[in-house]
Amino acid sequence: KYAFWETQPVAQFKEDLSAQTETGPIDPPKTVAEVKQEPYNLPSGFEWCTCNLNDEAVTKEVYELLSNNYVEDDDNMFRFNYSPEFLKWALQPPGFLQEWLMGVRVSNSKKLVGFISAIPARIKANSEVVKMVEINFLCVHKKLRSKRLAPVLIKEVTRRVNLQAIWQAAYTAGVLIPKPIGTCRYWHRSLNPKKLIDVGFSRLAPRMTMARTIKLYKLPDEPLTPGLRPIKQEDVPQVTDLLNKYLAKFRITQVFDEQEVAHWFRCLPNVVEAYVVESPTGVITDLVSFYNLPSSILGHPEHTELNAAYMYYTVPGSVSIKDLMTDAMIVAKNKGYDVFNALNLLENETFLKDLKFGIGDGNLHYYLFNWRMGSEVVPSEVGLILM
Ligand code: YNC
Ligand code: MG
Repeated sequence: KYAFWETQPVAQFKEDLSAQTETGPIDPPKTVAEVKQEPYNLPSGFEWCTCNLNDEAVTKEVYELLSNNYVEDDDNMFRFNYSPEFLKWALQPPGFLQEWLMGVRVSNSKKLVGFISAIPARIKANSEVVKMVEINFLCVHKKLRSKRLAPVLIKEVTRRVNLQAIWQAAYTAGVLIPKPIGTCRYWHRSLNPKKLIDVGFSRLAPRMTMARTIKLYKLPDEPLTPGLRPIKQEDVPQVTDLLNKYLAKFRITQVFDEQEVAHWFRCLPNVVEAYVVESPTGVITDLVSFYNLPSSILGHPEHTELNAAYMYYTVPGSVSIKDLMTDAMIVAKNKGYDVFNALNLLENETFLKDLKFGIGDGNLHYYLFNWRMGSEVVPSEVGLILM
């Protein structure tokens, strides 16, 4: 049934995870010397490339491939439209390797028709911290689908990651393959209900008028938490400590060093926003952050883009996560976002309903490659957010 995934070191559907007590690698340990030295072969007429995202023309090629061929919703009404600046940020964190930003080109025309990325990350699974990669942006041009190119991309990225003595990976996907460690759900909070209804993202509730709907989702004009301000470089040591201590209580999470915090938590217009709460004595007590991931609206006469904010890591301290999220939504609304999205992971179940988020359709499955996690991870045990 899963001709490719049944050959890979991943949990299989026939395994009973609840009975699993042994955690750790699935494959026996290997050395770099045992890793295949030559790239996997592509079908004839195609060739591998690596993508230098410091070259604007190359970033544009990756952007174009993804904006035309990447993930769509089940009804093909929307398609993710990660911006070029976002891709540079998401794919060039500390320790990134260009050979892990892999493309497939048509040999004759050099047109980019496939992509997959790996970035390094330390992941804590149960109580063990493991050097892994995060895999993302797997994409094959629509005209080349169902030709078994994806397994070649996955095997080749695995080989290149193994060559750096890394043997595990974390990834998320909407599709169900062997075998999720856990499954989360997106929730959506309308900021601009009229547009969301106009484009078919949401529907007017029964017995509701547009005017009442707009009133229902109205937010205060300015953030409410005293001391909330954009993050600064000087905050990085305190934020690193705050974030890692908070995330430690979740079963699967990323562990951040200071350089990584400085990269992932900043204010980059139209890419990511991070805010902290500073006490009168200069102590950072809270963090709230979100990233910008618009979707193209397919085939609408008037609107072409849905501007969505996605909740990123958020740490409550002096105020509740609910108050921090309220402020994040106010900031996002004032910056022109149409919708605020959050998964039901971390402690998000404590605010989703109260803050008028509505449950989405479709699941986001979490996966680990070559690592057994034991019993199923429930959403409130997930402390890992991939883009
Ligand atoms: C997927 N999303 O089941 P079986 S998420 C993994 N992730 O294999 P073909 C996927 N596998 O069933 P197509 C997958 N989607 O025979 C499909 N597959 O075992 C499996 N879509 O390959 C599928 N991006 O080339 C099947 O299919 C095999 O032409 C079929 O290509 C698939 O980034 C795809 O949703 C997804 O661009 C490229 O449909 C294409 O359909 C596409 O015949 C739109 O492939 C965009 C899209 C996926 C977003 C993401 C995470 C990817 C994780 C990949 C796994 C990484 C493993 C760890 C590696 C490093 C390890 C170390 C150490
Ligand atoms: Mg294919």
